[in-house]
Amino acid sequence: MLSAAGALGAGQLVAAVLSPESSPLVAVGSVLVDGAPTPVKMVAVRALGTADKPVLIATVAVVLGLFAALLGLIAWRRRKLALAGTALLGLVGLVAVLTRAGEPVNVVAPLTTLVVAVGALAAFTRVRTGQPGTSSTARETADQVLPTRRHAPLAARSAPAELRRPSRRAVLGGAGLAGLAVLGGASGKFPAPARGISATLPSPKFPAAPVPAGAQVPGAVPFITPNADFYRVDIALITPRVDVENWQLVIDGAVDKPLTLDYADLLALPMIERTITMACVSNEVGGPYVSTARWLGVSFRTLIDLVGVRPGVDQCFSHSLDGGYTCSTPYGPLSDGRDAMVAVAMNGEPLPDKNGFPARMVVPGLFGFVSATKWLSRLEFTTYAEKSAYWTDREWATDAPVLTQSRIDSPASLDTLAPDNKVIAGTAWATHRGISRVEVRIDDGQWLPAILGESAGEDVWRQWSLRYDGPPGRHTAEVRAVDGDGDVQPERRTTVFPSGATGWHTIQFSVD
Ligand SMILES: Nc1nc2c(c(=O)[nH]1)N[C@H]1C(S)=C(S)[C@@H](COP(=O)(O)O)O[C@H]1N2
Ligand SMILES: [Mo]
Repeated sequence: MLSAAGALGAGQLVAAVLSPESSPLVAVGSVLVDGAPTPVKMVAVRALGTADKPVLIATVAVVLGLFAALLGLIAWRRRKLALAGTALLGLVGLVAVLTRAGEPVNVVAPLTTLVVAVGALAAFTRVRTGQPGTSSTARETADQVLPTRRHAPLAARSAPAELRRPSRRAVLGGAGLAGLAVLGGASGKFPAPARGISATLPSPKFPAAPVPAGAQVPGAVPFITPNADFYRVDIALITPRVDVENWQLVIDGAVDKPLTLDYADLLALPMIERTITMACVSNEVGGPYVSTARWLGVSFRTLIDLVGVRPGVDQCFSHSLDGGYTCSTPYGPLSDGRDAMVAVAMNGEPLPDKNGFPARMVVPGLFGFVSATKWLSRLEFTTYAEKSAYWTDREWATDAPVLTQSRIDSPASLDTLAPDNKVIAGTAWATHRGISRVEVRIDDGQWLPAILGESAGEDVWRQWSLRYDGPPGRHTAEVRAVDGDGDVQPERRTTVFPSGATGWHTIQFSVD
């Protein structure tokens, strides 16, 4: 187990220096993420939220630890078998890395792990025969010693005394491996190398309308989500850190003039700035996977005109630097005049790594998995007949407009209404259709109209509040929204799969 821990640590260290996605541990985790059936993934995300990734990595490590223990036991009797088994585990890591990240440099980390694991186990199981003080040339391996012991009576089968008394070398080697394991574990916290982000963001040619002061309703979440709090959902086990010096965006497919833009080229195009709410299809009723930012980027209209998209195209198939992630976005919403864009900044800062630096898609009105590709590398205009995307292959909806959804932000479930401020408040969204009404029902009574915060546009969520002066005791509150087309949020509860959860958010609260 020490050999395995040290070997993994060595691999992590090398990966931290060369390329994070070449970590064998992370690669095995990523292969499991991609291979896991959709229901398993949904249970994991629901039960663990964003802790799903650390839990997955820890699980892979624990399973590996069990394999290592088993191989360690086997090594007492069948040393070569144990060494072969160790090499095989190392190969699994190597293959996992290569299926995810095929560049030659990425073999170094898993190869390091393999060599350290086999080497360390071989060294630990080398048996000293002779007397104490025998020179190292007189050493034999366990293979040469142990066969004679195979048929020995059980009591005599335990390790010879020399084996049980660790040599100074073994102690030093063990300490070295433990050190590697600790360093490798800590390497995720190493300061990341600088990436030479081009200093200043361009100013927008078409700035966003300011958010009206009355849009923020006290008691609801911050109207503009700070970047650090913006929700995060993706399949990446390690956040890609893209070097903009080498980054390119390819725009091709069924177009007249395919185009390759580097970061400076992209920033030189006319920029629009818009406040847009983004929502995830995996958000449960009342859940947190929805946020709002002021985005800066290049309109899809501009890009479509630059390359000359041909008739017959019905989707934009986007590719990401995040391994095998791809996404199908219907061509309609990209070209119908709404503010779909390739965004480079949110809330006045370059995109944070977790939100897709250096460039990502943002399309008002569509759930993120069909519209919001992060770490964008290629836009391929094509047809649904031609190409199918990551989540499509996993049976999620092909096209997925954001549903009309609403949430009670305060009081929190099971909390007590503040005696000096008896207000229920929350947020509702139906991006690109807008919210025209929000209604609240207390204890199965009448639906009461909530007071709406000022609108910041149909692509942005809307906040609401309702004063409640009811009697002391335990109460139930439910909320439902009506979108800009007059359609009422449906009551029936559905799962998030395959196109988003419906149903009304309900909480219990108390009045003192
Ligand atoms: N490369 C990549 N882009 C991605 C994803 C992903 O897994 N990989 N997830 C999508 C999903 S499901 C959503 S809801 C949004 C979330 O964006 P955020 O993490 O910035 O909130 O990103 C989308 N873009
Ligand atoms: Mo999502």
